Amino acid sequence: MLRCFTFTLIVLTKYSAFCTEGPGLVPPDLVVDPVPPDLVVGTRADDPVPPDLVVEPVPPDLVVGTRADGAVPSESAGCGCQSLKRDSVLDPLGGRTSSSVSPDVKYSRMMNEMPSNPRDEDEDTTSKMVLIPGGETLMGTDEPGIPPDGEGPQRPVVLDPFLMDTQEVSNLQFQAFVAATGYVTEAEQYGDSFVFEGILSEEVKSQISQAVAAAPWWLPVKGASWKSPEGQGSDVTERLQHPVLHVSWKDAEAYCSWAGKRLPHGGRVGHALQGRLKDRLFPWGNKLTPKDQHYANLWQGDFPTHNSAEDGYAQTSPVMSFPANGYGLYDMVGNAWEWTSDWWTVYHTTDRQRNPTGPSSGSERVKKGGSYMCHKSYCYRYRCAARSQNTPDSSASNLGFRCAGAVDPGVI
Ligand SMILES: [Ca+2]
Ligand SMILES: [Ca+2]
Repeated sequence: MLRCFTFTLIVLTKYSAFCTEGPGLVPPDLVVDPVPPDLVVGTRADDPVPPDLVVEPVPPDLVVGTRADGAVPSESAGCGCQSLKRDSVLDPLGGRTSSSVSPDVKYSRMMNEMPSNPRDEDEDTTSKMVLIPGGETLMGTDEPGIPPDGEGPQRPVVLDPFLMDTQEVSNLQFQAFVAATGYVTEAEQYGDSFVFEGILSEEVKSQISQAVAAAPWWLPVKGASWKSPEGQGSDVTERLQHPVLHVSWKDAEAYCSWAGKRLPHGGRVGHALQGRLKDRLFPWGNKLTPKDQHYANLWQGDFPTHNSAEDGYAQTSPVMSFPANGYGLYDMVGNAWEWTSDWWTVYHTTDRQRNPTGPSSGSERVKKGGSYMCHKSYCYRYRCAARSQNTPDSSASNLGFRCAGAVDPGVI
């Protein structure tokens, strides 16, 4: 209780500071207490956390724990979704439209201030945020589950406090953004997007003659987009609370800019998803299903042919359907993969860095957290240290995002 009270004071103090720093910041009613009472670290009887592994708002040291579940199958090479590069599958389409105006400007809050802006009428159109404490922490792991992904080495970083959306951006929220701005996603411009064949009807599959060579369960589906996730004839009417999918990196940046936020850097996602724990496999500890309870929407069964949906969902779940981590963040692993702002590299310095932002350039962007398609036998990427990548124009039926925000403008 003392920790919660102290932290609440920190939230209020920090917020009081940043809310005076001008436009483009996060409205005060969107910042919430970061730790739900039933999720305070140390109260989970099924996965008790040793006191020396609990990370205080400002970690006092870099002591790391010992993992209890380090076994990794050698075949956990990939679900194939990192292979979803448009030009590797499809011939280039004519008439691609690419705005010369930066989405940061074109879809900024200032550019879209209008009386009918639905965000003024419905606060659900953008997520609440929590303050993630800064301090000295560790990034990556020395026990990589998938070494080629550049999960290691473990390295010290110092982070300033930042804000993070509690949830993945939902279809409802993205719909409000589109209604307010007229934004057209890249998938809509290209005319297609990648869909996992397991969720397509036989009728739709019969019309497709191409697949991703390295991962043939991924099919390019004409008309697939955020509002038609399985192509023509599908819609999100019954899935408004599910994470938005089929959004490219630029689409995600455009939404975040509109909401007065931005995509988070990979290092901050890695810090936030640990939820006050330290060097654990998952945001909730080292056991995947403590007391046989599911803490994330993943794949149970045999990938890609049999999904038992033991966790209750064969596809995406409504956001916040599974327990939050110790910071009050939902679905940080599982449900939808989430874009980060970092360019991809598998080479990292072990020098201590402050607020690392990744490489200054690249050809692919980092994504974190895994999705409802992840299974240990094939895509063991729902671990805290796991990461993967896609080209920025990629979009797929398991890839979404959430936004971050700055406590101190210019830091994030
Ligand atoms: Ca599932
Ligand atoms: Ca997620």
